[in-house]
Formats: sequence, C-alpha cells, structure tokens
Amino acid sequence: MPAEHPDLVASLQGRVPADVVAILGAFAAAGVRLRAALDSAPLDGMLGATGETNVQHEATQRLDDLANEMFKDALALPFVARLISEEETEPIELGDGAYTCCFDPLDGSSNIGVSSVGSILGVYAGVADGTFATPATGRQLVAAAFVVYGLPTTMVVATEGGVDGFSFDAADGSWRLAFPAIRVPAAKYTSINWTYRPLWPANVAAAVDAASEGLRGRYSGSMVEDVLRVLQMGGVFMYPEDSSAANGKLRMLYEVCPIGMIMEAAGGASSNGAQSVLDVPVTSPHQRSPLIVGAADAVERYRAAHEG
Ligand code: P6P
Repeated sequence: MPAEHPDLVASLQGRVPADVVAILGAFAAAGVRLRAALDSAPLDGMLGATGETNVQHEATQRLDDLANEMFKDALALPFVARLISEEETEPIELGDGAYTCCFDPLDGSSNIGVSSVGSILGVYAGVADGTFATPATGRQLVAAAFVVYGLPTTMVVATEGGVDGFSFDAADGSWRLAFPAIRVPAAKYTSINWTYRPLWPANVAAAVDAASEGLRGRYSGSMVEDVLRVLQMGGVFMYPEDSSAANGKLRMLYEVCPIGMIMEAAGGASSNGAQSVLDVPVTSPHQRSPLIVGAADAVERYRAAHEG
C-alpha cells in the first residue's frame, strides 16, 4: 500500500482485509496519476476521439483509453482474479485471486475538457467465474469507490462499515480524509436528464415526479459528480429505463452496484424501480440496469409510483 495515502489506510483499518486495502490504495494512486493527465490533456494533445468504438457502441476518447490502461495496470494485483472494465469487451482473467475488480475508468467522458469526469471501482469477493454462469449480485461487493476529478478532486470510499470522503492535497500528492462517515442528508436536489421525458413509460414519469416533489434540479452529465452532490447535500439521482433502453444506460458491475452500495452504506437507498440494485442477479459483464439512488424517502417515493 503506497505510504503516501496514510489517511486512506487509517480509515480502512479493521474494516476490510489487507488485500482490499491494497486494491483501494492502488485505485487511489492511479486516480492521482489520471488527475494529472486530465489536467494537462489540452496541452498534451490528449483530447479528442480515437476513431474507435467500445463494446458499449460509444466513441472512445483518447483519455478513455489512457484511463483504462492506468487502472488495468494498477489493479492487476496477485489477489485479483479478474478485471472487468467498461472499455474491455471481455473480462481480463488474471489468475486465482479472491477478488474481481470492476471499473469504469473514465465516467462522464462527454464532459472531457469541460467539467467533472470520474472513475468508479467495485471490489467483489467470490464472484462467479468469468462466464457468470452462476449469477452474482452487488451484495458480493466488499468495497466500492469513486473519484470526481473536479474542484476539489474528491474520492469516496465505502465498505460495509461506512463511507468516507477524501480530498486530494496537491501540496503532497495525497488523499486527505475530509468527510468522515458520510450520511445522506434529507433530499434537496433531483438529478435526471429531463430531455428523455418523452421516452418514459407512464409509470417512470409518475415515479420521477414523485421522487422529485419539492426538490430543485441539478444534472451534470457526469454521474459521479451528481452522486457526490447527493451524498453531501441530499437528493436523488435517477437514470431510469425508457422506450429506447429497456434496462436504462448504466452498467451493473462498474456503475450501478458500486454507486448503490455507497449510497446504502451512507444511510440512503438504491433501486432499479422495484428493488435494491444490490439484489439483482448479474449474469453478464456489461449488463445494464435502471438506477435510482439517494435519500431513502425519495427512493421509496420512486419505487411506490413505479410499481403502482
Ligand atoms: P446522458 C456518462 O457517460 C454516464 O455514464 C454517466 O456518468 C452520466 O450520468 C450519464 O452517462 C449521462 O447520460 O444520456 O444524460 O447523456
């Protein structure tokens, strides 16, 4: 575990095994390296697309590729059995370790060069083999984390024992504990892409309106930024299904489940419209799901209206 992140190590003591501390430390260190690359990208000619498309059928940005290589290198640890990345079509089999690391190396790519982007990690114990013949669920998460490369650059780390927020200290290149024991405040903001309303089935429209009642709108196009706002100021983030995407856009293993775990560990709630996202069987690496996370009362209003 890199000595330069003593606050992270101290916060995790007694909460997760040493191997998971090492995984989170590797993620944190890669985040520091990626932050520097993002900051200098306009000057280094690193903006723009590669001309390729990924398994998600999305145009790949140069920085998507760079971030993916950084996290693949950082997380290829002896006790990691497999890596699953948004940017990799198939799981990367590493050996017989006890953990599977699933990550979105650069979340919010459409914001590159303009506003916040992020990275997301889920550390799963005992996940089924690479074929996912035996359904795994988000309940197998032993830790989850995300970084928001914004002002300030912030990392959120969750284990069963709770959720802590760290702020990047440029003076010494370390992550400093800034927001210990985060608990989701009462709902204040509603965060959703309202332009999709014409595509929402009637129950989704009713559920979004019910969850958003009395709240103010904020939506950045970068889930990690919107989720960080919910964690710190209260509210609800929603990316529901619609007529063009029956399971929504977000992916279970490296977006939906890690964010759902973080929100539930912070005293909030998660839902796919019917149940906690952590209880939904996962049977393929890039499986998608609707995601509603935030203050428990707002998520419950969504679920009740969605299920009628
Ligand atoms: P839309 C970024 O690509 C992302 O996965 C999330 O970070 C973000 O919340 C969402 O997609 C934005 O999608 O359809 O609103 O542009």
